[in-house]
Amino acid sequence: MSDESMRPYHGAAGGWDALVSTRRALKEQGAPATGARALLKANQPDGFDCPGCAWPDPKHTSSFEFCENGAKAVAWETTSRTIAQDFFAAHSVSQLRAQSDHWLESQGRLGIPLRYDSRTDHYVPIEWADAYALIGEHLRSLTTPHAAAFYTSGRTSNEAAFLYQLFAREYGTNNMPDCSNLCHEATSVGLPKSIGVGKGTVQLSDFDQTQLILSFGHNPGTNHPRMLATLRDVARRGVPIVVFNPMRERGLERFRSPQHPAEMLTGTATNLATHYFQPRVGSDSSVLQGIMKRLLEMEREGVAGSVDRAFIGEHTVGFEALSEQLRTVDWQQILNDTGLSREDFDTIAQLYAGSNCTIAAYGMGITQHRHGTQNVQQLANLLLMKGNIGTAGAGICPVRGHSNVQGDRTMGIDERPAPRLLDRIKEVFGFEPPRADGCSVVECIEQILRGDVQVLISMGGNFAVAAPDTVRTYDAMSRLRLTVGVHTKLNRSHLLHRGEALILPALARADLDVQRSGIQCVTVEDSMSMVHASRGFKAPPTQQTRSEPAIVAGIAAASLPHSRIRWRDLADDYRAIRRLIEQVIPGFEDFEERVKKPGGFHLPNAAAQRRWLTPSGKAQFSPASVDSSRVSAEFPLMLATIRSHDQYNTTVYAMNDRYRGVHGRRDVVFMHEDDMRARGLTTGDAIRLRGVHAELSGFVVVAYAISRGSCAAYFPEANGLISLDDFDEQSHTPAYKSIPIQIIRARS
Ligand SMILES: Nc1nc2c(c(=O)[nH]1)N[C@H]1C(S)=C(S)[C@@H](COP(=O)(O)OP(=O)(O)OC[C@H]3O[C@@H](n4cnc5c(=O)[nH]c(N)nc54)[C@H](O)[C@@H]3O)O[C@H]1N2
Ligand SMILES: Nc1nc2c(c(=O)[nH]1)N[C@H]1C(S)=C(S)[C@@H](COP(=O)(O)OP(=O)(O)OC[C@H]3O[C@@H](n4cnc5c(=O)[nH]c(N)nc54)[C@H](O)[C@@H]3O)O[C@H]1N2
Ligand SMILES: [Mo]
Repeated sequence: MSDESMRPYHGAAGGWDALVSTRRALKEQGAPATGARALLKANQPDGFDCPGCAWPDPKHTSSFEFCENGAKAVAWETTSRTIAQDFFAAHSVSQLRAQSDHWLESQGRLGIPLRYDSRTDHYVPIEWADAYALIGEHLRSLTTPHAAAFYTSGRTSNEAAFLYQLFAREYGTNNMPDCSNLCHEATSVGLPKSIGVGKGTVQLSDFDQTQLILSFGHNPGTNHPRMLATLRDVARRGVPIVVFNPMRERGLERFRSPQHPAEMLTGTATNLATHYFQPRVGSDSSVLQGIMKRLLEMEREGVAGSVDRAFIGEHTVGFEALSEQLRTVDWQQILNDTGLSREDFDTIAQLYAGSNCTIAAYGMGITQHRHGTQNVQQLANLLLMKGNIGTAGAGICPVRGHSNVQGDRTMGIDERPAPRLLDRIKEVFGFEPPRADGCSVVECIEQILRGDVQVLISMGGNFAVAAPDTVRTYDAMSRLRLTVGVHTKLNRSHLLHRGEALILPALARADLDVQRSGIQCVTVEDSMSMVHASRGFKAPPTQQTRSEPAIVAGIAAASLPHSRIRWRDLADDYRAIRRLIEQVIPGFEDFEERVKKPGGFHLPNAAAQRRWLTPSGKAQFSPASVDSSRVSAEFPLMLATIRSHDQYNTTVYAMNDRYRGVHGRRDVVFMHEDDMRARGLTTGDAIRLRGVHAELSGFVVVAYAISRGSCAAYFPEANGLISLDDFDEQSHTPAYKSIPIQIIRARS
């Protein structure tokens, strides 16, 4: 391996390198002028919502809320590159399939509706009306509505999402798999059982008051860079930030804020994590149980602040059963599972006991496991033990992924909808919505393979590449009768079909959206339940590009000729959609007025007010089931799949991962030096990864500060290792971050 491709990064996160990288991203997309203008509008009160992440905007946005990866996301979508008319004439689908994901998306914005012509193996232009009619014909010809599925990725606005779920339900199915199934579903399933609400309970202001932050399994320096500004302020107040992450992540260690000229000019940075623990991949449940077990011991030893008995008595049920279990859990087991020491647990428990209000923030390192839901519930247990829900400066903070993934769920994109949503739809629209659960992403793939689902419509996203089990998923895509992609960019999910296929070009967040009634805005909900408006400003890539609400309305009108809903009128004026949302979804009273206010409005969260919407009416401690390490003699290492600094999910902006010191390649597997030495490996050696159900070749090993027994590779390159059957039973989230493997030296 060339020295150039692996260079440890010594700088802080942010700083000048972030500015340089931003400039490069804008330049590469041929968009310095519009791109820079777009940046000035992103996350400003009168601008558009940054498509980069779901971290909330501070109330008083600085004139330039700079964020390197937000900037890349904006540059990527405001690119001046558009796929030209002749592109699809020049490239057959088979030829396109041979290109990399990076190449496909780099071709620019989609600009005309396309239909696959199987005789020539090319996509050819189609009129919008004909595309809608074709979808309508297919949907009407299915023997059951459950033979269609409607996927959503989390950039879809509230307005589009509301129409989309309404259409699917009037059509007759709850088959609404969405990216949430692959992401924070463990939160949506676990938290309602624990605290009665499937969302986070904190707001930004809680960070101003908190006395301790516990950060589990997320990498904000790359995936939520604006969170670093929040963490910086917390750190500067002297508040401990305790990190649990198998990998050393620069963004959790040190940050130089581009928002603060003094830091940039003097080169000073803020240290973020005060304590950095590196448990083994997949051992969070044991970490959390160890902390709780230690707290119970400390209570018996008379240490003040270890357990809040008054809160537990008044607000919770199930604590005695949990305590009993924790007492029987063997310390040695916890230490073996996690790789942490007794002293580590002492330190953590003392910090926690000493804090009057604690926030626990977490990401995919907690959710994407076979026991993801349990992990979330153990985290809730830990917080409840000291009354850290529903009080200022404290709470649970799931850091969401896509910028409107939370809003889409609020709007009813849910394959397992609550009966009260369906009742409301019936009252307002007068049709009987389907009551049976629909399919999640993994169930959808299984159903396609069985022939039960035959039509897949995707509102954004890259279904095939985001899903696990590449071989079976691609096979599934080839069995569909009709594949429809409503997208901004070309991606692999458009190229795997053997049946009919359509690509419909959609407006992006930054694009100006003009409908019959004039310029439209849409609304989104961030990770902290703030709903606000977003209005694009950039000219759409072509006249032919349509908004997501307009496309849903077009499909619905063509598919449901007897519908009483005036679909096209709704798409002409989104205020009409918001009036319907107001009637159906709780918390949206006075929607139009309230969303006009800069910063928008906060959706009520019962748990944050200590109202527990659980069957018992109390917050619920969950049992601690120990899912001991899944590694075995044959598969001794636990692999997590992670994002690089230069990617947005399946969109690869560039081949670098600056903070982890990787340049120009994505074929790396990060591993602890001792684990490498034990196998006679050195950095740069070619290896194969053998999992329980598949083997992948073409990787090189790289020594990294990761816990022993763990390794990490990039998503989606390693997705083939994850079996479709390997998911959390409660939430159906694939075990993307606990893949037992062995590493085999490749013969060179
Ligand atoms: N620039 C950019 N921004 C993004 C995205 C993007 O791809 N690029 N994606 C968006 C989306 S959809 C999402 S969901 C979020 C994802 O944001 P994150 O949750 O930060 O996502 P990941 O990079 O998958 O993994 C995060 C961390 O989990 C750690 N980890 C792995 N296994 C374990 C484990 O077993 N336990 C613990 N405690 N930690 C573990 C890894 O070391 C890594 O630091 O970001 C959103 N924002
Ligand atoms: N191994 C592994 N796999 C994972 C993960 C992991 O950590 N490890 N993470 C999972 C997670 S958390 C998630 S959320 C999923 C992500 O899964 P998805 O949300 O399905 O994937 P994305 O890569 O975000 O989708 C990219 C595509 O969205 C389209 N797009 C972008 N913006 C817009 C828009 O504004 N409108 C429309 N209509 N289309 C748009 C573009 O065409 C682009 O090609 O992946 C999951 N897969
Ligand atoms: Mo996600």
